[in-house]
Amino acid sequence: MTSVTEKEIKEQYLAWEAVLKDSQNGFKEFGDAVYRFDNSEFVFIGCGTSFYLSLSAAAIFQTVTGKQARAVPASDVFLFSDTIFSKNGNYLGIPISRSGETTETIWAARYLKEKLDIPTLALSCNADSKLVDFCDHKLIAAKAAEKSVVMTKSFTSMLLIIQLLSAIISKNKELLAELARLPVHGKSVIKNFENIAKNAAQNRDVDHLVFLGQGPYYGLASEAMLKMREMSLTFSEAYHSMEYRHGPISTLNENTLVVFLMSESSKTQEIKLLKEVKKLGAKTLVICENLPAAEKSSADYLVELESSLSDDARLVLYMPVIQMMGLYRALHKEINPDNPRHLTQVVVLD
Ligand code: F1P
Repeated sequence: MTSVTEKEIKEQYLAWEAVLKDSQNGFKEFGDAVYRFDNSEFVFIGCGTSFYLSLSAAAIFQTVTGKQARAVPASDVFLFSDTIFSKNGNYLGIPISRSGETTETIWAARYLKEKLDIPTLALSCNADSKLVDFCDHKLIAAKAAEKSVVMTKSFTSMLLIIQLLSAIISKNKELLAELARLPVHGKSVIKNFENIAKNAAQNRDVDHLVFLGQGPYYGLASEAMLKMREMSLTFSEAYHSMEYRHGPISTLNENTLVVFLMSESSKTQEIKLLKEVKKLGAKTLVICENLPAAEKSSADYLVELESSLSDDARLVLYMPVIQMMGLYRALHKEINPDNPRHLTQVVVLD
């Protein structure tokens, strides 16, 4: 029987279609608030997948709009607020949570409002949640809501919302046109690369995964690391690609699969690293727009998206491949992807 998780991964392009439809009103409430707080720093906040989503969201928001943005884990907002907020700064807090019920994210929103007088905009899949109820403004991605414990389509759909919002605010028509093409590309990525994801995931020699990406792709690499841990209980790590040489590379061996979430901006540097890790004996998977013919032999597994989309637009296309890897590795290890060990849909604290 198909798991709920598998269905949600494979149908996520439909949620992207729904998000694109919703964006036609310019995400009115969210967009208006962003204009109102134009001179503020935009602080994206979340836990787990929603924190990693915040990392990519902040990076892409700043790149596209030119407005200052950063991402922080919700816990740092109330435990180490001085490391984030300064007395004279203007801020807008953007807590992200699929459930809207994660305690730390609610505590962060409350701290912003009650202790720091910072306005908040919630991004969630759940309109009837404590977080949405508490925040000053909201943006709901209802069609991205999930039944499964691990977050898959909610991650990509909420990231797409931030990409669209960034394009709308900056009146970037080219980017908007590119984003409109994502559901079609997403559908074919899921169909065309399922076997590669399955083969890479089921490689019996692999017991250690390393995910590498730069800029907004680092948030994706972090989420990929989490997916492999949550779904398939496999030891996984994530780094900025060029950071990998600075120590972490020491644990690489022939049982390591190094996965490159390669962007066009960092491709030249990442290809050098690809060759190095291959030479050291690791297995490699490259997900990229396309790889020069001379470099293809360095990739044991190769996913060429060939979307003709820019780095800023292409982001979410990488994730179905990773999510399918998590799924097939779980099934291969006879782990039920709908029932991950020690995890619940929401982390609620006293
Ligand atoms: C965040 C989260 C998930 C994680 C787990 C517990 O949830 O940390 O990323 O997979 O299921 O919750 P949310 O705040 O986005 O609802």
